[in-house]
Amino acid sequence: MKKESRSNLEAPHSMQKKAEKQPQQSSPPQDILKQLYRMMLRIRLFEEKTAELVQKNEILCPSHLYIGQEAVATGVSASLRLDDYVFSTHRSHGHYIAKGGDLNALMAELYGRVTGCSRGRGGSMHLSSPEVGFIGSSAIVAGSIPLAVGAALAFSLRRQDRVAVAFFGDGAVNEGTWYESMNIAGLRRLPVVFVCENNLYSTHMHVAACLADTDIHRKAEMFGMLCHSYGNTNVVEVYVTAKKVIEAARRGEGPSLIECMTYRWRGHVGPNYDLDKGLRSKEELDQWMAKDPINRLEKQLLQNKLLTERDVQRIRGEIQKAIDDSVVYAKKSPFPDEKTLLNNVFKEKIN
Ligand SMILES: Cc1ncc(C[n+]2csc(CCOP(=O)(O)OP(=O)(O)O)c2C)c(N)n1
Repeated sequence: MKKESRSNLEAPHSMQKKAEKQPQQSSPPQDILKQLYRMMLRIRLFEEKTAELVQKNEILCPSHLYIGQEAVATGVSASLRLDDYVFSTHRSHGHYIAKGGDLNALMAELYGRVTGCSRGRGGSMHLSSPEVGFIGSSAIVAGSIPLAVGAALAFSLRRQDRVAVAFFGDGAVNEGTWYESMNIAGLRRLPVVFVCENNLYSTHMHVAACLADTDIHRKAEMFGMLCHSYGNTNVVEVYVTAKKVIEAARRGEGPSLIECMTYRWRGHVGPNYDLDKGLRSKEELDQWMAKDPINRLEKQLLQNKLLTERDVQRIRGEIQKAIDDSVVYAKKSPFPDEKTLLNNVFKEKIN
């Protein structure tokens, strides 16, 4: 019995060595590169609009913006099927959009309208769109992790070739549930992919002030995972790695963890840059903005003549129109009826 589980644990380590020896080689097909570009831009422009609307006090719910981290949600979700499940955090707009969530329903949710994806009851931190496999976001730090493990256990027991993904920040690695969830996922070889978006900060603390060892991907290795870590936010690298580990999970080869070093350009919550808080410097922000994953891919597509300047303007225009339309849709939608306030809160009486 012991021997069996030991050999189970050895498999991912040997795969990991292979993956490390042969880092990113072949470029994805052209249509995938264009899709990745379009999706990152969709998230960025949606978030910039959200920032503007929060600043104008049009959107009142606390909004944790994803600007700067787009490569992660985009690169991972591009290899997921509709029936795969994603679980997310308080910073979840990008994950929702990348999994195929509807923009109108997202904007309406931010406006607290009944047409929102959570019927106007959740706001920015409690999104849900099960029809596209975005099961939900939770503001409980690390909350996405055991939920994804539970879904993966269900897939495994039903012998389905589906995969669950948990997105979480570096702050979640301080939570006990992270270790417990990693352990059960490793032990049962569950089809789950853990995606740690290490943006260096959790609220106003640097990762080095929270973790005894800041190499998050190395911690996951001890649970028998195939682990990868990236020092920047290159969407192609994220895509290639995620595709590999998602396919491995689908084949029943067990869980993985991807740690993406990334950066949120805005402050912890809201549209400001928070450079006056004495926490991070303008130099640090500038360094990360210079590595903008969207600019980087745009340049590559233009240089390789896969897109022209005109294409770029057209794509931007199409996305911007969809976002502007979502604002019109949200503002036209009614608020939930006050009488329904307690619906779905308490168990309904069964007659
Ligand atoms: C269990 C729990 N503890 C504390 C909080 C308060 N809180 C909200 S967001 C956050 C920081 C999360 O940081 P991280 O996980 O790195 O994600 P990021 O905000 O950087 O995306 C904290 C501590 C919470 N929501 N839940």
